[in-house]
Amino acid sequence: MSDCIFCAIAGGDIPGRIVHETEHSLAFLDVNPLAPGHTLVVPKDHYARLDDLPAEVSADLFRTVDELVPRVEEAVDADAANVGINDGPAAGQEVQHVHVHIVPRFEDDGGNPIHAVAG
Ligand code: IU
Repeated sequence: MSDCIFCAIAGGDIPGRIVHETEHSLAFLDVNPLAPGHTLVVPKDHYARLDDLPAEVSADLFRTVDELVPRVEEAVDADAANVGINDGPAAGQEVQHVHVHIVPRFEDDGGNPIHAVAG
């Protein structure tokens, strides 16, 4: 999609701090992190909503998330992570390209799990 920022990152048209890549998915650091190591995992192709994902893309995306969560936690020495999706504008989705947030969490960091996902 031509005016989609995550498509531009996936296409290499604008720089992203990419941390991992698979056949269908790309992971990069959030430009406005809610915590150190805040990572977004996106399908390389443009899909606005979870329900739009083909099964193969969805499987790759969530397998990638599953693999990355412990690696992200380890990278920033976190104790846990919020993993979440804002699916649709009314749920706080600001970029209309499916993305999974991995937000590292630390003991007593005082954050709120819902707000940590919604941003
Ligand atoms: P949301 O779930 O759509 O609300 O989250 C969008 C996220 O995308 C948010 O955390 C932004 O900081 C992040 N982001 C980004 O990493 N790079 C960008 O160029 C833009 C938004 I625009």
